Amino acid sequence: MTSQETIFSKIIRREIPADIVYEDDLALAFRDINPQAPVHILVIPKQPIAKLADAESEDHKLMGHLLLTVKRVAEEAGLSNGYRVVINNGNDGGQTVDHLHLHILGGRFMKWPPG
Ligand code: DGP
Repeated sequence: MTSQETIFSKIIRREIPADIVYEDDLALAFRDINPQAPVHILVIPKQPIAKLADAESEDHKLMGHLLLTVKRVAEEAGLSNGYRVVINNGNDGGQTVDHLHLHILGGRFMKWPPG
């Protein structure tokens, strides 16, 4: 299922501002507006997939690309001591924006389990 129009669609189209740190044909990365760690960056597909559970088998290259984009962006952000990658999926996952996004959290030690 593709997502409806979200705030992230507007960020992709530059209709609202964001601190964009990386972009290519398939993905965009920008700093989270409400950071939960010293470094908190979101990586999103330009294709409007609403949530991880809506990804299809034909999206496998895109999904791999998003993970490799996380790796690249984390390196460029200087997170050489490690970082956490989070995908909140659906209501119980705490997802609030219905456009798939991967959180990169770093710059401090991450406790486990998350809340
Ligand atoms: P989630 O709970 O996983 O759906 O996380 C959504 C994240 O999106 C949340 O950490 C805050 C961030 N966010 C929401 N609106 C905006 C926005 O307009 N700009 C930016 N940069 N981040 C946003």
